[in-house]
Amino acid sequence: MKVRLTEEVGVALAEGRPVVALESTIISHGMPYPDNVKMATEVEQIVRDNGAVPATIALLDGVPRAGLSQDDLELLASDPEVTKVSVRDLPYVVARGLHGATTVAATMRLAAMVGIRTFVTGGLGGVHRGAETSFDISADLTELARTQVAVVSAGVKSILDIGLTLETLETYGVPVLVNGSDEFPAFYSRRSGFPAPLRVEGPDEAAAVVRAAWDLGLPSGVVVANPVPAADEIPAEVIDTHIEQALADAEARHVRGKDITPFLLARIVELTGGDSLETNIALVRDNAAFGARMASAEAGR
Ligand code: PSU
Ligand code: MN
Repeated sequence: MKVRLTEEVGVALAEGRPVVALESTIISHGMPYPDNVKMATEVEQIVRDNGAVPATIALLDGVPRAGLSQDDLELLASDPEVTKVSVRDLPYVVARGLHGATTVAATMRLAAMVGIRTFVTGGLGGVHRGAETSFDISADLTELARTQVAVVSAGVKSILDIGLTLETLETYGVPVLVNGSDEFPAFYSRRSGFPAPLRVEGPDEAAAVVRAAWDLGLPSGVVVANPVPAADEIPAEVIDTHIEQALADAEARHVRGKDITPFLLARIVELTGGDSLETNIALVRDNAAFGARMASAEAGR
């Protein structure tokens, strides 16, 4: 099975130029229309402006793709039939010829298949609160344990159990770098109360660690956490109230499994009157610039 590349992505990979993968669940199931397609388009441009080629990853008519057209982005952003695809869903979506938006886990896997080793997103999945009874742990973590891709994010939302997520990454042997902070970031907020496992300053230092991970032959990915810019953050005290409410609403409506993350993200946008969406977009933009520079440094450009 091949991942279909656009000509631009194929040529860049063949010439060893920097390429940055982008996920599509954030488009189809992470943000409302039309902000989602606007974000996806802008982020591709930011990657270009910072010296790399963007490769948004998804499945269209069952075909895994890296590099999408504007029409493809529009479809992913607006078609309610697009399914959320984590690794376990890949074969079904391929066999049935469906459209699928890929999570961090599935995007990592498809990126690795074509040799893309830098990937930019907003937030990672992780260990859900209450996982001791629900067993709800995102496949993003198992994929990070076994696939060599560096994932740039703004950390982990406190819809998850951040401490248990970090413990799990440690168990799996996944390096967790934090850019310019002694604390691991909590997506909307720069601070989480959990110390940064490893600290770096800027994309060049991050790239050096990532390159060393590949040189060592570590089988895992690398988490690169880039805290939301201070001007765009929502203080933890403010967002946590809304997160508690969203979690209570999910519980009351018995939302489970793959639906829980999209439900919580949408509910938090409602509860914050759109403020969380603005922060989400701002941090993805910042991550795109960081990831493109990191990929450029890794490619020696
Ligand atoms: N966290 C966010 N925004 C997101 C996601 C997570 O802050 O958009 C998406 C990502 O695509 C991530 C997926 O890979 O949700 C995790 O879903 P699950 O918890 O079902 O594995
Ligand atoms: Mn889950």
